[in-house]
Amino acid sequence: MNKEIKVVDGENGLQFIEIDNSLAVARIALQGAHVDWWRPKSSKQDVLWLSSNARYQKGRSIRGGVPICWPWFGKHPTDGSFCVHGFARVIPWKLLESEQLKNGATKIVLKMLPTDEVIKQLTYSFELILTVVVGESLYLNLKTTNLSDSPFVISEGYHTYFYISDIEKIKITGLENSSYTDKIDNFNRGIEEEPIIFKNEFDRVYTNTSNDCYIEDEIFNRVITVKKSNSNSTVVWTPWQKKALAMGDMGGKDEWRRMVCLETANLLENSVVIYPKLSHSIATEYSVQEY
Ligand code: TA6
Repeated sequence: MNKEIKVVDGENGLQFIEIDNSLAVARIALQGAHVDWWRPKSSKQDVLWLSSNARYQKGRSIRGGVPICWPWFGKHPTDGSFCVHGFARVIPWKLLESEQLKNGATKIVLKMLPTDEVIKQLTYSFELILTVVVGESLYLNLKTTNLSDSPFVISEGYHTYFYISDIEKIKITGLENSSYTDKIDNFNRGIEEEPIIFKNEFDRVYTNTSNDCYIEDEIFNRVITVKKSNSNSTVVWTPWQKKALAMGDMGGKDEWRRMVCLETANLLENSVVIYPKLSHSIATEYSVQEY
């Protein structure tokens, strides 16, 4: 393994891949293939938000960074006893390979290891591979391969928590004129007309949009760019104070104010059918422009 990478033991038996190259630092929990930290060395601030009381426990999702939602986004379509956002983010993954790229970035490839419990929840066999490239930008590619003889449908997403100065000091652009389903307004649908600003809890699923999005932060003097490919949905979420405090792992009193979730996804009418022996990849790339 090259010198830019270390595999270390963390709390509660979780293992992490620590990356420190010429361009950035990052950390990936093997449970969930969960990037919980990434920071370009050129950035004045962290880019991903991580709760100060995130739970690092087997079988629990880490609150912050890039949780992988797969093979369903949100509640399971038919069985409410299955975990929200699928099991990929709470089960073990395996480091398949690492490579130091010529441009200084580090490429990590991980494979999900289905547990007996997971196999019970799925009626098909599959392979799930995550490729992460840690550099001046953070690139993620989640590839699903259908190893069975019949098609199956998935919904999926990178449930990414971005670090911001304050939820009322940012705006999100790129989703103007996109249709949305509003989860806090009885799933009513609408069309986004303006850049998104936040004055209260916000939970909208934008569908049929492949647009790149931007988090404009006037206090941190930066724009975070979220590029995506093979993704036709984008989810935008802030829990606001009441829900944040009720969740128990959203950190201190006002820590929720310094995060926003901007999620590259495929769900609702953008769910993906994967045909036998074929693959589907959803990718996203994060970069920061400071001014
Ligand atoms: O993506 C937004 C959302 O679906 C919200 O409705 C909220 O449930 C959030 O995800 C957090 O979900 P989690 O299971 O990680 O607590």
